[in-house]
Amino acid sequence: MTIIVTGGAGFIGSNFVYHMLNKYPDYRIVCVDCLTYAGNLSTLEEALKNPNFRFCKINICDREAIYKLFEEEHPDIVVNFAAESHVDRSIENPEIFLDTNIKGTAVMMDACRKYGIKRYHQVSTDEVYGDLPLDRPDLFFTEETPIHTSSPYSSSKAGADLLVQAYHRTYGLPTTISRCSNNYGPYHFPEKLIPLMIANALADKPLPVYGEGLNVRDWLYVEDHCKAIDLIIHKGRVGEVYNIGGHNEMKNIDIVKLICKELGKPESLITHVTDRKGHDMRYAIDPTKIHNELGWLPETKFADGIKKTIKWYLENREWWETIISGEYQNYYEKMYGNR
Ligand code: NAD
Ligand code: TDX
Repeated sequence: MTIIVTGGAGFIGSNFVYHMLNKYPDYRIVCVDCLTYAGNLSTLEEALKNPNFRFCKINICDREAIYKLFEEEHPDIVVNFAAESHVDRSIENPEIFLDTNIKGTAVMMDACRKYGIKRYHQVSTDEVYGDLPLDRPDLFFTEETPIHTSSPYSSSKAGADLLVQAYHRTYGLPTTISRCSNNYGPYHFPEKLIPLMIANALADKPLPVYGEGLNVRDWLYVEDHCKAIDLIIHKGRVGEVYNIGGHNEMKNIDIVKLICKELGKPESLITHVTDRKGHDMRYAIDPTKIHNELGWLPETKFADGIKKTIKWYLENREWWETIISGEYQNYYEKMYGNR
């Protein structure tokens, strides 16, 4: 079995690479990643020692290079994680989101059509459903919830999802789509809420909470997401969408306070800054379908997952300190300097 994992040098993709290499010692895992600011080869240091693993620095929009790779590897399965993933960056500059998230998805699926594939899996997001109101805790996103996006990021992911469904219906491509809630855990890029707050708190820097911090996200430990995708690619029904979520809704402000508590830092570091434009209020996934069909359930409780995550950031300072000392610093100044 050969699996192409795109975006495998990023947060969730790298966790998936390690999950698959550990669980299936006879699988060949080929990582395709062009190493944007969010991709980091050092994350794959251990994987690179494994003879069943190959890393290819390729942009998923590069049709010629992708076709050549398919000719070399004859993959059975493609799992497409590669994406521009940060909502704030999409608000600043949407174009690259359209290129990678939509066009790149089309190129990957065209290669699957041309060379044949057992399964193409698209890693999507709960953000394609838009948001839910705070005063209706009874509402959840199901797979039937209409697509209703808010940001250029979520719109580009929704565009990709629609293309995947079109390729399934029009060309009979054997596709599946998963829409997961917010992930957290090791190798999470420090522009995202949880790792940003951990890094800033450790440096006694202000903790920039957008608006009042009342927005709700449904947090899932990254390993649980990887296990769900593993189940879908092996046992999920072709043509289907599966929602993945932790039933773990939390307000941003409560997450930030919890991180302060765990690190023994004062809540006075919390600084309320200008809200994100078009900021989604609440995400909440109903994971009944994946539970009933594939037996998936989240295994890591948030109280344990956040402790493990903080421990990982304490023990792997070099990984994130290298990132935040580089070009990322310019981005940070631009984003938060005037807020
Ligand atoms: P990330 O930003 O950490 O990683 C993205 C990876 O894709 C990086 O390694 C980057 O170099 C690579 N990449 C970007 N553009 C590329 C291109 N054109 N060609 C090849 N490689 C490219 O993202 P993440 O948080 O790991 O998210 C992975 C996927 O999961 C994305 O599709 C995202 O939409 C989805 N998702 C993320 C979350 C979350 O909470 N992080 C939740 C649900 C879904
Ligand atoms: O500095 C911050 N302050 C703050 O209050 C940052 C970076 C974020 N926030 C808020 C915005 C959101 O309400 O925290 C919440 C989480 O923000 P992000 O970490 O940027 O994640 P989010 O916008 O929810 O999107 C994430 O989950 C869905 C991923 O980045 C997406 O790729 C995924 O699809």
